[in-house]
Amino acid sequence: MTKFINPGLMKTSRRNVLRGSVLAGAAAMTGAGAMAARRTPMPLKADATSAKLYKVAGEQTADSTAKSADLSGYTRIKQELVAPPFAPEHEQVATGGPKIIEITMETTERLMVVDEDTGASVWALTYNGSVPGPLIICHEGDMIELTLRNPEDSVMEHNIDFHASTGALGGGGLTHVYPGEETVLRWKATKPGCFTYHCAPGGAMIPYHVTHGMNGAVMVLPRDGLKDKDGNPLKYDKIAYIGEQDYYLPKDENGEFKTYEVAGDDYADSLDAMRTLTPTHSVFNGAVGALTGENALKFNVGETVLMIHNQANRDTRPHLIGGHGNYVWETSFSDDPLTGVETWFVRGGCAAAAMYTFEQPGVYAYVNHNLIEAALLGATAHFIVEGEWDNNLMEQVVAPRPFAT
Ligand SMILES: [Cu+2]
Repeated sequence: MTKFINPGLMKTSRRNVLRGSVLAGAAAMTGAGAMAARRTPMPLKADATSAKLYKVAGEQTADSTAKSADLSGYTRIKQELVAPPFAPEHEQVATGGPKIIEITMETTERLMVVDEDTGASVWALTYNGSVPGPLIICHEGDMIELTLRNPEDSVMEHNIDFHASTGALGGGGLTHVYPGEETVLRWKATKPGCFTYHCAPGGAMIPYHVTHGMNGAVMVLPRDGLKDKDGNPLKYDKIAYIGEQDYYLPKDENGEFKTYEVAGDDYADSLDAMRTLTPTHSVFNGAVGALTGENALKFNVGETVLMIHNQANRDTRPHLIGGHGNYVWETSFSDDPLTGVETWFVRGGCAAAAMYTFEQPGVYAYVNHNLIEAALLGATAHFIVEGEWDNNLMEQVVAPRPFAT
């Protein structure tokens, strides 16, 4: 199937889009095979924005005359990344000097069921196989040293743009890897807060990869930990790491979700679905029900939970039904947290943190409080909390009964 994704500029098809960027797609028009070249060839034609991105990335790659980084005083440690909704082992208050934190991520392409009831599925583009990608945690002043590996059996080019980093398109310009390639990027965490990272191969491939799951979050803690507006320390017992994912899954003429044989096969159809700006699904952690029922998160009364919410593409508004955001950092950890918040805001392309200490047992629904998205599109998680009920906070004075007439 051949479609024009940039009318008047270039023709694209499954074979040339697999190259990764629109730029590579342009090169494919010259007759190069979909996977023929290991490196991105210079495009003959490209739209202005993509051309500019290509140029910046090229300059960054070519500039090897800068002074070496001063790594004296740093200690190297490895961080074992874990699948969401969990967080890697970490210190809330940093001990010792700054660290170089070594992590490894693989750009895994895998078929995922999005909704068992409808059979909706997606060839997810992932970091380490999960949607969202794993949570990375460091402290301000640390360096993240990422080995990014694209498995040989992948069909697409990937990279990574860390919103927490500075320079080279967030590292995106230095990390393009084709199947069978790896790269190592080191960047310094200079801004405390929660930040999105995502794949950004170029042009229309950027939203395509992001809306196929290729995003996640980094939390950069202040060295002395989280604090309230008066500087009092705030500690959490557990982290709930939630990635909200909007999918735009193509349907056939009968309204059934289409299935595809390999990653990238849905590209042209996906672009049509994405152009509607209307997601078919908006889910937490990759699929409808990933955090409900048997998969609900479990806490106890008295436990303090830090909810980290990532949305790489679209605004959202988390709400904990039956609870609150006692402290909410929508932006930097350097800013005073908001307090006693009912519903907080996560800007598209951001991660945010909200802290709550459970006071009552029961089932809490954690939702996107666009309730249509929560109930119809999938953006719901359940927290099951055990402990003693407190009638001082709430009591059912009269159970529902027929009233006297
Ligand atoms: Cu990618």
